[in-house]
Amino acid sequence: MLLDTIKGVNDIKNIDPSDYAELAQEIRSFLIEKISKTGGHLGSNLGAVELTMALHLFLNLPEDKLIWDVGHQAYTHKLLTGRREGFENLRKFGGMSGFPKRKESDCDCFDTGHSSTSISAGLGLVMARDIQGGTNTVVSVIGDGSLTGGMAYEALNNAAKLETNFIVVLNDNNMSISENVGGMSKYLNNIRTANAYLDIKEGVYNTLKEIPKGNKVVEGIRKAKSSFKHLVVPGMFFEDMGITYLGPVDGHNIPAMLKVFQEAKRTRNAVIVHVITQKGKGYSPAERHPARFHGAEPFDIATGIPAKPRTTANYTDIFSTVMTKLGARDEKVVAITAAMPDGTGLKRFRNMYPERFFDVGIAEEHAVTFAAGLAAGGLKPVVAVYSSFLQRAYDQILHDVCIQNLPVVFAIDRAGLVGSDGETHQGIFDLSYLSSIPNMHIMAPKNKWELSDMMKFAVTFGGPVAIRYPRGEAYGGLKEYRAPIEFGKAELIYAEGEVCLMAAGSMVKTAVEVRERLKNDGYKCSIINARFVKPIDLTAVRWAAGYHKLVVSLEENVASGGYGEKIREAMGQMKTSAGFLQVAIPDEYVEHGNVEQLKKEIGIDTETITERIKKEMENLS
Ligand SMILES: Cc1ncc(C[n+]2csc(CCOP(=O)(O)OP(=O)(O)O)c2C)c(N)n1
Repeated sequence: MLLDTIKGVNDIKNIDPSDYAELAQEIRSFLIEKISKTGGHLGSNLGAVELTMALHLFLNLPEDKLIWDVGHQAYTHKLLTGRREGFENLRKFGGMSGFPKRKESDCDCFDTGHSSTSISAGLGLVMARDIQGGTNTVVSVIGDGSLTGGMAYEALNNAAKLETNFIVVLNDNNMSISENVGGMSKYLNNIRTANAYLDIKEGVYNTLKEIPKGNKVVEGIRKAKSSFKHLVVPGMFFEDMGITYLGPVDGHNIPAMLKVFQEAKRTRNAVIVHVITQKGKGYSPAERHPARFHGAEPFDIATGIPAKPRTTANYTDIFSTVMTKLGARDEKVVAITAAMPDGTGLKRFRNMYPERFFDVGIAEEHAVTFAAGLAAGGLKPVVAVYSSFLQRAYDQILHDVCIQNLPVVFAIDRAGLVGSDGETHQGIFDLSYLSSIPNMHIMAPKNKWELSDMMKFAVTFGGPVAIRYPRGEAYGGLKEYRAPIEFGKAELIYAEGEVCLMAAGSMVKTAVEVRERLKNDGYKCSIINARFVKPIDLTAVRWAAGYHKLVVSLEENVASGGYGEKIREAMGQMKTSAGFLQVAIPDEYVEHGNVEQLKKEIGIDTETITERIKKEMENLS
């Protein structure tokens, strides 16, 4: 096996060029085999095998710097930098991350996970190089999907004035997670179809360069603002900004890419190399279903079917269903996603009400201000978004939605621990970052029926509302507790005395389990379902503090700025002798791993919570 000879960085340079195709084949088989067991980002990685090989042949890592946008496509990079063993425990607790990590390898020069950051980071590395007199090459690799994110353009705008080399590789597979959207996607598609790898620009330039004074003509064409230039120069958009455009080049043809990379290295400015790849290449289920194999659960290699088919509904399914109902009931309800129609469950709404559905690309900031505009125009927008991705729209929530008190509903999926994607994706800050914004109201459902009820409440509320719910199976317990949602009111589930568990959202299920254990150990235990994290229900806090020895807050959010802090503060202002215990995620980043295991590690699992409560009760008596 050729792959066996690759034990560390730059070993690929010992491979004979005639063996590149075979090595690519071996890498693909390896990735399919491993990801079929661990799960992971298959499609993007299969598409980037030759591109990564070419970059490793071209660059001299770790001196040169290679930044992967999002970072989900860096598996071949990990393989070529001596991390083959890591794939046994890919994305598992204590195992190798599914994203680039500086602490994992000196060949990972910048941590990523969220999209559209690579050009900014690369530009920073370029300036750091120049200021310190370095000579290394810096390459940022960004996908066409990630090029829909505004930050990429802010970076390009900044990079356009460069008078030093900076290479941006645009890995264009014509897909985001789902179909890519918008004007840039259309523009790239035009280049792709017009050229079909037949690099007209290069051909014309090369011919011109061979004739006397041809170089001057080439310069003239570069500077010309004429339709002739449009004819010979694809990528005019970039060229007009001052960024050299090279390509398109076949991203599965290593010699062709190497040639263009060498040309790119000669420029004394920012240069975009447009590389065309196919998502899922070499594995037909992934080629046929790119969205499904973007982030795959373990699957059967022969059929591509998930190893453990899902049998229970998750919160995304519940949201998906309620959105179709809300859409039918009220024509003013519109839905917005930032490139996640599948992940957020909005696909069904899109199919039923295409004119009221908006996929804005990977552009969370724009999605929020766009929703504010829709609301100002009289509609009822629902922004469906993952908790960690909404982080980047903080100012838009504050400045565009909440100051104007506009009726925008935020359906925040993946709130809480998400598991194997790790620290960049954990949705553990939303209660904190939303709580500090005046006019924002925050709810969290205890079970699947409550998510439905909260969504119905939210679209008629008339101001900004966020509903946060976790990844995974929707809790089907406590079905009989379905009192109507009242603004700012918590729900009393069990009233017994001694210990009072005040739980937000997903932690109500945990509270039920903790109560069982406490009761077995002879304690009386009440449970309050918070429903509202902002505003908190002060009457409920007063009751909890007045009739119990110990009040315990439970939330799947960091301690700082979350639900528990509010309870603590409220209790501090009441005359009460009751003790208080805050169960929350410590103020730290939480790594990748199975959610149950992570909960244990950070002490918010049923067993640890029960023990902590018992200890606290002993201290109080
Ligand atoms: C800010 C942000 N929003 C959403 C995502 C989820 N996400 C991960 S990859 C991806 C699509 C990226 O498409 P592209 O850059 O073309 O890469 P490809 O997977 O096609 O190789 C999305 C939307 C993210 N990582 N970051």
